[in-house]
Amino acid sequence: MQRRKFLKLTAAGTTAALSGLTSSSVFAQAKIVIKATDVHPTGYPTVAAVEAMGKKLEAASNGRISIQMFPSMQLGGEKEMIEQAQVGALQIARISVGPMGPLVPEFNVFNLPFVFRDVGHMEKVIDGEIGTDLLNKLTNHPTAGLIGLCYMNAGVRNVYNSKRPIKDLADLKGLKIRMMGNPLFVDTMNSLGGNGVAMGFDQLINGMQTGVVDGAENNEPSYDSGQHYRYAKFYSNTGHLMIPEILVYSKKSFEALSKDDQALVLKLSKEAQKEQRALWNAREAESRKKMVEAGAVINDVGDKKTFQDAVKPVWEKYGAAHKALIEKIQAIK
Ligand code: GTR
Repeated sequence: MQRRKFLKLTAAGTTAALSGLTSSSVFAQAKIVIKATDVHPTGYPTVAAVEAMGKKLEAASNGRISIQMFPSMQLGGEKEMIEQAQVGALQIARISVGPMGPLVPEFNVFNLPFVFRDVGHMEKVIDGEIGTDLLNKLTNHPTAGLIGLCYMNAGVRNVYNSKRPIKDLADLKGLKIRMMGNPLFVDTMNSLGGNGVAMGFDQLINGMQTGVVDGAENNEPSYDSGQHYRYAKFYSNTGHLMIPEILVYSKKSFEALSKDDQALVLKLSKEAQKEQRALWNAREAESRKKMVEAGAVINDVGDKKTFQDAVKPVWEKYGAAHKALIEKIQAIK
């Protein structure tokens, strides 16, 4: 892909030399194909929002800039996506804030179990000053190699497994639950009484099929679109995590864009954030319906407070360094 782009540019440069144009004016006109990727399939709210952003980019640039979407983990799991964006092998990766914690520790505050009171609270935080500050922290990180473009909604994460409904903490005992690749999440599951197993999203179905894990935890649209109900039919509303998604742009590729193109990408990504939210809300309702039709057994937990109390050690371990930020988040009404 990179090679093809190089050959195209070289051909354009040669034509420019022959026609007496300066190569810089031709390079300024060169087509830019932004490679974007997502673990989710076509039709998923995050994928649809980035595709819509691509259409707008094309319209605003008279077809000069476009987005080529690689959905469904075509370019690997989230870890691989981040690595490829870092070296400029792809430009936009739509990832969860989950795996960003080890890179930008402040993001782990969003990853703390039960940190947001409800979805409205989370939206106010990501839409406001705190959200912007954290995106800037990522962008200004000396070695992360990524630009933080915007956030997206990802609902609430609930535990699902093949053995039994989780009503109380005791029900998690002995269950191997896949968690995202960030030690905070393994600690969260362990503190709730289960056995947290760090594993890529791309390994999960295989993990459930072979019994390496008994289940996982995720929002309804991920459970539904990945057909995880086929392997883990008990879906329990533990609501332990509410982690926003994030769109990142390869810093290497971003710096190669003109200032105007950078501004356009930034502006349209903010619009994508809004569009995704509307798509998300509709999709969540749809997925809940589809899960029931597919035979998932859904239940609420007994006493949520016991779950919240159990994760206190996680707050102490990962939150202690970010007291001021946590207080700022809690103060948002
Ligand atoms: C989904 C999220 C993905 C990925 C996945 C996971 O909700 O959209 O970006 O983080 O969860 O559990 O790995």
